[in-house]
Amino acid sequence: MPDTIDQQSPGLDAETFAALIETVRRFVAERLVPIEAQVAEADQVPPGIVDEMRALGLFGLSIPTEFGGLGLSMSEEVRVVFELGRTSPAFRSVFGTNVGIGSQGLVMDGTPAQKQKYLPRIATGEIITSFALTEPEAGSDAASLRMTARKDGARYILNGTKRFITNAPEAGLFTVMARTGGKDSGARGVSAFLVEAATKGLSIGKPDAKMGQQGAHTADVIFEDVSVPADALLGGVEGRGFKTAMKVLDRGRLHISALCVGVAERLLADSLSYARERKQFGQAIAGFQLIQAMLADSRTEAYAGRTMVLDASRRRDAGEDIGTEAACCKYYTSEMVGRVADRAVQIHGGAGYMTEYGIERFYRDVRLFRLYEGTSQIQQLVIARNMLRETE
Ligand code: COS
Repeated sequence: MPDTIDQQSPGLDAETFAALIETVRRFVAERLVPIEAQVAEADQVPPGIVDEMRALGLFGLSIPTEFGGLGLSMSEEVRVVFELGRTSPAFRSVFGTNVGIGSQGLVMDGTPAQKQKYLPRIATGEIITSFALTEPEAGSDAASLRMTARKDGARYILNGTKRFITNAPEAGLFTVMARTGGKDSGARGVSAFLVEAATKGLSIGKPDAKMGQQGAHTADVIFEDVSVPADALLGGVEGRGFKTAMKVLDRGRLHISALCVGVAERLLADSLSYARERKQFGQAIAGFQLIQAMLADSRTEAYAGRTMVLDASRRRDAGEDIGTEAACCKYYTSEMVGRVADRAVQIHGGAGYMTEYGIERFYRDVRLFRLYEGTSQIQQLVIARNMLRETE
C-alpha cells in the first residue's frame, strides 16, 4: 500500500475545461480520424501532427501548471482521454508517456531540482519520455528485475536490458528501474533513475514488429556501463523505485482504462452507423433484434466502463488510495473493449474482416490493452490481494 498520498491537482475552471474538450474533439475528428489508415501503413505519425499535438498542450496535460503543463485533475484527464480514444490508439501513444508513465514518477517522487530540470520540457513535448521497467526475464514479476545500478564514487553505473519500452526510439529521457540492492534484495532493492537518451553506453534496439498499434513504437533499451551522476537517482533516495513504479502504474491504469472506454465508444458509433446503412433481407440490419442485442451489450458495457473510470478518478482526486479500483477499471475496460471490438467485426460481417473498413485494425489494436501496464491476470491478483489484506 502507498505510504503517502500524492498531492492532487485542483484542475481547470469549468469553462476552460469545456473549451479544451471541444478542441480535442475537433482535433480528433478533423485531423486524426482521416489519417488512421495512412499512419498504420507508414507506421509513423506525421511530424506535422506531432507539432499540432504540442501546440494543443497534449504533452503537458498532467504536468503541474508551475512547470508549464495544464495541470489537469485525474477526472479531467480521463475525460480528455475518452475523446482521444475515438481514434487509433497510436496517436495517443505519441504523448501518452509524457502524460502518464514517463513523467509521473518525476511528478510524484522527483526532487525539486529534478522537476525543474525536466518537467517544463516534458510539458511542451520538447522531450519525449519513456518508462523502463520490463526486462526480458521480468514482466509481470516486476520485482525480479535484474538490471543493476552500482554505486561508483559520486556516480552510478547501469547495466542491463529493458524490453518492449514504449516510445524508446523517440525518447529523450527514461525513468529506469534498476537494482541498487543485492541480487536477492527484491522490491526493496530497486531504485529509479532519470537517464537521458544521449548518455554514453545507452542504445536502442530495432523497433519491435507488432500485431497492431502501428505508428506507436516499442524497442529494447540496452545499458552497457552507462554512468550517471548521483543526482540522476529519482528523489535522491535508494530503494524507492519499486514503489514509485507501482504508484505510476496505478495512475497509468486509470488512463489506459479511459482509453479503452473511448475506443469502445468509437467502435460502437461505427457499428451503429454501419448497421443503419447495411441492408439485408430487404431492410437495414439495425432493424434485426440479433444485431440490436450486440449493440445493446456493447452500449451497456461501455457505459459501465465509463462510470467506473469516472468514479475511480473522482476518488483519486479526493486523495483516496485507488490501487484496487484502478486494477478493477483496467481489468474490466480492457476486457470489455475486446468484446466490443469482436462484436464490431461481427456487426460489420465480411466488411469487418477487410482492411478497408478499419474495424479489423481496431480489433488488433485493442488486444494490447489486456497486456500492457499489467495483464488482466495481474489486475485480478492485485484486486484479490488487496481484498484479503483489507480484511486481515
Ligand atoms: N502503490 C505503492 N506501493 C506499492 C503498491 C502500490 N500500488 N503495490 C505494492 N507496493 C509496495 C508494497 O507495499 C511493498 O512495500 P513494502 O516492502 O514496504 O511493504 C512493495 O511495493 C512490494 O510489493 P509486493 O510485495 O506487493 O510486490 P510483488 O513482488 O508481490 O508484486 C505485483 C506486486 C505483481 C502487483 C507487481 O509486480 C506488478 O504490478 N506487476 C505487473 C507489472 C506491470 O504492470 N508491468 C507492465 C509493464 S510496465 S508498462
